[in-house]
Amino acid sequence: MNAQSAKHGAAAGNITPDRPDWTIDQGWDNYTADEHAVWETLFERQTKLLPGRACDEFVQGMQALPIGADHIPDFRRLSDVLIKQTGWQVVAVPGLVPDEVFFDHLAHRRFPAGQFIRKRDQLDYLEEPDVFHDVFGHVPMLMNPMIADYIQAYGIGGLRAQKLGVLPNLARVYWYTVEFGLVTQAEGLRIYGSGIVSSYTETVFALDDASPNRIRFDLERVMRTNYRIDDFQETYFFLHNLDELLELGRIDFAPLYERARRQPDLEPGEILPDDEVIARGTGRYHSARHPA
Ligand code: HBI
Ligand code: FE
Repeated sequence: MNAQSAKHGAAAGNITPDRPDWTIDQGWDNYTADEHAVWETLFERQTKLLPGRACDEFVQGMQALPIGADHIPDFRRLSDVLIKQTGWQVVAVPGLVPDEVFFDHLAHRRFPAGQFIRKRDQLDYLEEPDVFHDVFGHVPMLMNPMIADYIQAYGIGGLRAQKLGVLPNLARVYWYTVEFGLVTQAEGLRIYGSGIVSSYTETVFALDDASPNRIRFDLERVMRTNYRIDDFQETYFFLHNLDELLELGRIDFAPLYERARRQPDLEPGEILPDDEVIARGTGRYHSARHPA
């Protein structure tokens, strides 16, 4: 399970923010030995699992950052490296923050990362994005200039989409790329989506399982495609190259929102006649959380 379950419209818990931008101090010195140990467990598991599954850009980003097994990373150290590479920094938040706060941070190249870490009995199930989902899953991708530009464009686009009342369409594009995107490499299909790469179970499911569809990313089609927030995805969309995100970040979505509005939404598992499909899923879910 990934950290997206409470993603949607979740009131950011019932937390009242210390500051209007909902940032808090990470308070790195206050993490307990057990919290660092939970990080170590999650980190070791993923690091063993990801070779041959995570895309090259993720591996390169991870290698260039002060992220290791033995403790929860210090956001100041991460920002020191990130700021030089792509102008991003990592700021601590208590959990989900309101959409406009989230978009404003992204629009200014500040990545809001959960300050807390999940409990040992929540290793595979998470209500809100914690430090492992955000720092292990998202931060290495922010070291890649194309992704860094794309996520800033998403923040700018999100503020605009809210005003246009089309946020759900844009949120789907983010969901099926930044969170659950796949990309083809010479060696085969690889993961770049942070929701997958930070999830032990979904890392295997997204690439190897016969249940989901795997379809070529198409912007207008994805804009119409609903998704599940409480379980594995029924469809994963793949890019041929992360360069495509650069192009995505430059497109004016307004006319596409218009067209999407005039067409029906698509169910997560649906396949369209002109979809480029490399895996037609059986739709049979091993995950106990997915109704048969
Ligand atoms: N807040 N901290 C945090 N992290 C998120 O990923 C996040 C959020 N608030 C809103 C949100 N995501 C989504 O609803 C938007 O991407 C649409
Ligand atoms: Fe995320």
